[in-house]
Amino acid sequence: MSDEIVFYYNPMSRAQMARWMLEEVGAPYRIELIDFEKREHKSPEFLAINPMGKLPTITHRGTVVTETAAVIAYLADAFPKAGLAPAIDDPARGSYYRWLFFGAGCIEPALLDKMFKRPEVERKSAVGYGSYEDVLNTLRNALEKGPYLLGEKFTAADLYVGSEINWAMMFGAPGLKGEAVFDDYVARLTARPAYKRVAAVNKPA
Ligand SMILES: N[C@@H](CCC(=O)N[C@@H](CS)C(=O)NCC(=O)O)C(=O)O
Repeated sequence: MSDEIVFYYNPMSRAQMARWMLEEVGAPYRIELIDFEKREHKSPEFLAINPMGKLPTITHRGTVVTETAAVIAYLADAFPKAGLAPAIDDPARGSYYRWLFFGAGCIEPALLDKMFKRPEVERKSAVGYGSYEDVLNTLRNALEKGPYLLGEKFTAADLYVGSEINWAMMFGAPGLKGEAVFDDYVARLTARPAYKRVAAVNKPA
């Protein structure tokens, strides 16, 4: 069983979020660059690891972890010295889960539906995220108290949710950039040394 983290990676993907997390926890990792143009993510070798053929994917101690939120949460627990997750018996763990799952289950689909201009469905109550506005209001409400989702302490949930907000701002999603609560939050997160290390590596020459 290998203790080495193998990180299947392409910089133009959600794997950037996982890379930031790997840097935050200070875990040694080996990058396996996946070339999307060469369709390496759909090769039989890679599909044997992640049948979805998607990034990020990591392997660690004989386990495959996929899904950005799961990779981030897994790393927080596997490297507890980094202090990026509340302890299992800390009630704050509930909020921590709440925001991680909200990120994957509500923020992500709300952003993608909005940005791909998907037509709204008739039965809104059946849509898990409600509406784009509901999602933004919920985030605004949580971040107004700040400075982080759980209060004073930055956690892996901020890394994930903040990455989504940052990404959405870069691609011009409405209602985010230009609003102090979101701008300040993203500025706080992107000032972290681990974020800067990843951004510097990927800066075009
Ligand atoms: N649900 C997955 C989505 C991962 C995903 O869609 N990754 C994209 C890159 S951002 C990918 O690998 N796309 C390649 C493809 O599907 O062809 C997660 O949250 O990690």
